[in-house]
Amino acid sequence: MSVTEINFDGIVGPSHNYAGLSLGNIASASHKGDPSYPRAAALQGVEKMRGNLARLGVQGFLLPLPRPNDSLLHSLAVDETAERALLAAAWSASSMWTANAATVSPAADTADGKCHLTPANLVTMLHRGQEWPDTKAMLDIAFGNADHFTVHDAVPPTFGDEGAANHMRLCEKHGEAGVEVFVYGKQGGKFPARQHEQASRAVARLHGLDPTRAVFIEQNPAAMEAGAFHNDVVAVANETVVFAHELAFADRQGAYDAMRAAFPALQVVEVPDSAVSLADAIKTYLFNAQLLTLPDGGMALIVPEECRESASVWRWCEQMMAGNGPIREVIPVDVRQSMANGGGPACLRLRVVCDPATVDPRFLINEAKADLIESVIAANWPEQIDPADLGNEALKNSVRSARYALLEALNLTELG
Ligand code: SUG
Repeated sequence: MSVTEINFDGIVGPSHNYAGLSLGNIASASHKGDPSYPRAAALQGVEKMRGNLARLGVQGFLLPLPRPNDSLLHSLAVDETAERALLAAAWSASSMWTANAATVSPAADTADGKCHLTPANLVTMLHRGQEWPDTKAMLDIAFGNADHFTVHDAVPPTFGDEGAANHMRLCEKHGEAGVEVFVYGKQGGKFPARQHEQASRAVARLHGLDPTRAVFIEQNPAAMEAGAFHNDVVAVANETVVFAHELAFADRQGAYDAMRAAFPALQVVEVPDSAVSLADAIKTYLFNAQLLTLPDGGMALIVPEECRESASVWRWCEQMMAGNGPIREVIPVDVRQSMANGGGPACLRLRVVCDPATVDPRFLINEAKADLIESVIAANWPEQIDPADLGNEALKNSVRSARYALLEALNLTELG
């Protein structure tokens, strides 16, 4: 196979729980304290991967990070008297949302002809800010072929970077040179702006992007206030298409003009607020979809099941499929366990455009490996976690041994 887009889905970790840690993420806040089902969550994720493997012929994954994170607990001096949120941060399985693992610039876009990856510092949220050193260690292995990849360190705080969730790439074909679009938020609203403009600009420079082919766009403060804590909650791009809510960008027309100036072939598929309100878009995660180019050249939108349950959203999807726009199919998938923490199908994957032969094959999946991963999850992942269980010694041991069983099965114990 030659250069193609590979989706690397995060396998949901055995400590998956609902701790309400993400201010500005409405799903996370509204499910705080609910029991979680890590086994079901992880199996939902594998099922999504199987679907895309069948559609695209290639699929990758990234592993859960080690939790609970003892070094975070030590550095915060967390004991039984500490706030539960501090304890919960060290137990978070949030690395499942690999759209926040890194920003990726394919080789065709960069000055040195290598694919560049910068792990996101995720500095705005404590539970996410602990991820990047372990994420980098994993990326260093998966993309360790230095002839083809460069993995950077995260950009330094105080510039907040949330990775590919605020990054869109426009191109004629994945393997061809593209235009990269960075969407940032401005502080001062009700919720923190997690992606800072200076972080986006630093990533573009680190990756050696041509300044005429990098576009910087402000997110709409109204969208952030409505719960779009990342741009991928209100917009997604694939090849020539940007699929966005009318209220995604601060200066709607200016945003499309800037993209079109750098990439004249742009096709915008925009959903008007009158057809799907911002609130419904955020509740159903219509835009937190995987927009895929299928082998026959048509595009399919992989959306959460929640979209089919919303009259306005599903009506719009049906109308779109009946028309003759570039998105020909809408395919619902069940990722409810992740959705309840604000993570839809797009949050769960990191897109890397490269030749699969240049990736460490241990991070690529086929049907037999999907069977193996499923059997490890079924045998080892806790069935249920109540937030009050966090901190429990027996749970800690079972979470750790579950992850280690997966590393052993995949021959990746160096990440232990
Ligand atoms: O960072 N939720 C994640 C969801 C990330 C979604 N990713 C993208 N949009 N690409 C977050 O807010 C909730 C954890 C908790 O509350 O227990 C959480 O971290």
